[in-house]
Amino acid sequence: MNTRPDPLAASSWAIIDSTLREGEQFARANFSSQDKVEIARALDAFGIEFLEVTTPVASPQSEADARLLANLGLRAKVITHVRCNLEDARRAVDTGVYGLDLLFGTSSFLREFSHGKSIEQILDQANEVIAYVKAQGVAVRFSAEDTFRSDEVDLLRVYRAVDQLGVDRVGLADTVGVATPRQVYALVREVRRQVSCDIEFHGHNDTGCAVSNAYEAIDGGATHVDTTILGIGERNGITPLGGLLARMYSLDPSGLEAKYHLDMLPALDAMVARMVGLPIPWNNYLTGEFAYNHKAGMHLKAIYLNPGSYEAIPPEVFGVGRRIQAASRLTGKHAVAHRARELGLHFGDEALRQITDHIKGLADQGDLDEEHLNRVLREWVTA
Ligand code: HCA
Ligand code: CU
Repeated sequence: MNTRPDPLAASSWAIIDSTLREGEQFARANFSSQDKVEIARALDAFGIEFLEVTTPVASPQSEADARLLANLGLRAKVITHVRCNLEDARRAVDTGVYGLDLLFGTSSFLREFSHGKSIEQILDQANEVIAYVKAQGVAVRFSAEDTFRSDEVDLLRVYRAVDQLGVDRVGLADTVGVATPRQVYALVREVRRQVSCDIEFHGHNDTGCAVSNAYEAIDGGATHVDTTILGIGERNGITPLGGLLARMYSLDPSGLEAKYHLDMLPALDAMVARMVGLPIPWNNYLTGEFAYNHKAGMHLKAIYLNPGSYEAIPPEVFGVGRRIQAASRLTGKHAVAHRARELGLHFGDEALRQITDHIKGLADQGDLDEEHLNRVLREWVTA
């Protein structure tokens, strides 16, 4: 009998939302303290398990905000993200956060051009900081920045060592968004074999793989995934909360519904869009304006009979509606008949055929909106 829990089950993994840390690194993000509290409360109400906030050493306001967020009395556990040194760790612990996400660069790029330290020196420093944080009774994670461009032998040595030091989690970070899904799966699997603590994945979206990489990490045994609302972050961002939810919902719908208030997603996306002063992208997962737009006649015919025929995820679960675009040259008789019925009008088969041809002709001449279609139907009756 296979007793290993299904890694893809919603109960096998948790979300660390980093809108208040990685998200602050987005070009247009400059959250006020009030914004941060609003974001934290909304994510908490949604059911997100962990919130990551900017390090207190970033600025005086960041320090005050970390303290404020850590003491809001949320159900979500508040973690701050800090460089792996004693001074930063002290300041972080002092804010009253639940945990520290420590970060150290292990790739040759970062060792050569950033901190210039050897693996031995990295481990000595990690040892000192981890021991301190644990002695304060604060949770601790250790992440290797730029994991996927680090030497695997070095990396596994570091993960094994910090696991033995008693960290709660190790983190794998695809800092430049270059890892492929298979590579993520393979490395997480390997780390899973070598450590006993939890495993976190943080993936950037530079090559469009942030959602698939997060999925592969979970399948490989990761227990925690980093997201931000709308995916905001450095450059073009990280795994978006909505994208991860869509991906995972299709695999374990009831598990996801048990954990999160999924129908609050549109409000979360709209809140962050407002705060950064940008629209929600038209093709955004689940909440984009056209994420549930149905247009081709063949699709519309099936959608009326069973929406599942062209929708992998029922929109109502995520609090969004579908859009039926019957006014176009691609429309069909069924779509026109359906629209007519919605307007309380009934036509015979021949009339429907004529109306549909007329609609297609109008669309061929230029833009045709839904209101125009409705007018044509109403006027057909009186004509
Ligand atoms: C950054 C750091 C980080 C950290 C991720 C982590 C990254 O480059 O700003 O702590 O796991 O992408 O490496 O966001
Ligand atoms: Cu990042």
